Amino acid sequence: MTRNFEGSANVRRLAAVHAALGDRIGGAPAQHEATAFASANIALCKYWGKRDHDLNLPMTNSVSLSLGSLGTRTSIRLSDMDRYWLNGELLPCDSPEAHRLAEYLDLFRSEQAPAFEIRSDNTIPTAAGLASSASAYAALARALDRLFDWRLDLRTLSILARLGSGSAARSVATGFVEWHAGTREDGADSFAEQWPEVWPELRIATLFISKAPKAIGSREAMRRSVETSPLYSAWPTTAWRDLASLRAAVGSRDFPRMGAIAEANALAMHAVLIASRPAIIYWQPETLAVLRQVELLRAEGLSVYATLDAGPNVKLLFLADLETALRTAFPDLAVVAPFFGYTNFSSHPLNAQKIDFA
Ligand code: 2P0
Repeated sequence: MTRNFEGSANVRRLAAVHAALGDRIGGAPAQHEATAFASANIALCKYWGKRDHDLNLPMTNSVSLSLGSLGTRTSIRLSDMDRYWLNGELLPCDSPEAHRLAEYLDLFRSEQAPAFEIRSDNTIPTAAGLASSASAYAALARALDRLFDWRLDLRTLSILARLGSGSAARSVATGFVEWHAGTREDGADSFAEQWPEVWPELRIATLFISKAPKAIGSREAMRRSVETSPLYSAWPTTAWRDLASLRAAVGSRDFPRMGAIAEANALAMHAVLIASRPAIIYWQPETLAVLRQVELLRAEGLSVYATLDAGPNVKLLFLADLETALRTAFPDLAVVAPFFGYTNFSSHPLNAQKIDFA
């Protein structure tokens, strides 16, 4: 872990915000209230391990698919004291979520904007392994951008979202999104970028195995597995190799290759987790049953692949022509078409929000 700036995490995070916003920092808000949306995302090549905990800088690049209308809508309002609502419920001010939000907002407070009310609503169940801090902090970064009328480009938004949560760096963009690890200590080169590929037939579906909150959060799991798993040393090499293969597979629209890489990458991440001390086993018996079923379906000739995040729920990757067959095999499938309804990014609703994607 790299440290400078007198050793304080907050000072380093503030310096990163100053570098990103330049002379826009500390200005008066342009309006009293602003609202923004960000899609959740599922990594095909996972972010696992940080080179810097203060700034959420990753060990390796990662790549995700955004989930379209599934995500978080956030409103931010000027106030005289902080108050946060999540899905209509007031967050207790001593909760870990409220502490984390307050620390993030500390980076943006000014004389004219000393406190904020935040209302955040997920369009997917929280703690189901899909609604994560990624869409929450990406939506918040966008809402702040509007409140202050900074008119940030995608790169800067991504940097600000990353300071809230690593995977949020990817949720400011849509489609295939690659988050660059970067090499700079201040993180100025660690941001996400869209890949140009549009793949309308692609589908992602979630099988909700458990909606219960996780026993161990992904931030703690990441830290423990990096520090204690004897398998972690193999992860960065695996991730870089998977990334290069994934880039080639998507470029050539080679779905079986893309699916196989995503599945292997997710299983490698879980292997790292399982080998942690103490072990982190997110799988339920049903998780393994679904993985086995996916394997059997492939043996029958169906091109379907699985990926999992830090939780028990399985996400299936397939092309549109398999949807009917898979709904028969898995009646509870919740299907997302990440590219549905738009053939280029400029027509995507997120991109119509006067964000400069140059
Ligand atoms: C990912 N995950 O690439 C990986 C795969 C979960 C499994 O990024 O500490 O909430 O805020 O940077 O982003 C979840 O970790 O962690 C995550 P922080 P984050 O999507």
